[in-house]
Amino acid sequence: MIMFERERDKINQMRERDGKFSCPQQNVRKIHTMKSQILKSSLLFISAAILLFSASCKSKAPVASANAKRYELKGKVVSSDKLTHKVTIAHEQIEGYMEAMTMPFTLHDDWVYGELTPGALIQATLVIDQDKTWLENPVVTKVSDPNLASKSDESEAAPNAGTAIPDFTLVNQDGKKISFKQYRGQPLLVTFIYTRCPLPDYCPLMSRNFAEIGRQIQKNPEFKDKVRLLSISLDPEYDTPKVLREYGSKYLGSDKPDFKQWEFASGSADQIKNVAQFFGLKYWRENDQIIHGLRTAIIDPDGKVFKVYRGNEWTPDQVLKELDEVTF
Ligand SMILES: [Cu+2]
Repeated sequence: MIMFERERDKINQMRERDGKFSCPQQNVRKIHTMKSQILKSSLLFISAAILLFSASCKSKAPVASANAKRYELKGKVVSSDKLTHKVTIAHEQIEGYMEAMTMPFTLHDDWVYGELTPGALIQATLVIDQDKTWLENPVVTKVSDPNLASKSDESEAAPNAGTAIPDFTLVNQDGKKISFKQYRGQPLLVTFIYTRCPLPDYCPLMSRNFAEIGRQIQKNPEFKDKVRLLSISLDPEYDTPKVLREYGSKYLGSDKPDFKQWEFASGSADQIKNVAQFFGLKYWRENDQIIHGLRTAIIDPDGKVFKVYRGNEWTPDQVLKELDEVTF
């Protein structure tokens, strides 16, 4: 670990000395292998640093506001998905912020994904900025752990547009059995969440977006009473109908929440797994956490997949536009 710091310091010093290394994204990064003796060869080291700085300028990371908080994070890569810019990390305790746990993080730097094999060690800065979180300045040490390899591939395909959705059955927030067939004739927007999700830009964001879509639909006579929303829990053991009802009420923001338009589903572990699998969503339990990807899908009135969003970058406006196309 001391090696990392030494390298960082060295790059920092170099950057200060030489203005041409400065980059608007200010990121200092170094991929590092323990075997590497590059440090000893200053010439090689400088050329590696130039390469890294040019790579860092291409980062799509958001610009943090002045109120952003930063924490140092250290951990082991469990899985990664370059397409959605997510890396799941089993991290050590983050001083002053959270306990040691395994959870997904957003990492925008494309170049680093080649290094994020399961078991690799990662150090990075966790940025918390209002309702967004992401990692910056990743430093990766490659160590492969074959035991984790099977869990690593989150990038498998979602169902193609036009695929008919099987008639899955689940249980809603009122403890009533629901089946996908009953939504025929109406467009259905589906997403996956779990109520204890600690990441503001994961499940809470999905639910905020759904709440916003719900409000917009109510205002629009073309959509009103036509479009249905369904949030499926990935943690059915904890997220019983009662828990989901409370959770949903919070987002529906009313004393007498009306779940006619937006329902929340639990079910048996197998029922949930079947639906998640259909959408190409991987998830598993790690203590009290559910490690999961994201899938949000529009199902057309014929019960066929119209569109699947894989990450958290979609907006309520985008979805409303797509819904417009499938609403009669
Ligand atoms: Cu979540």
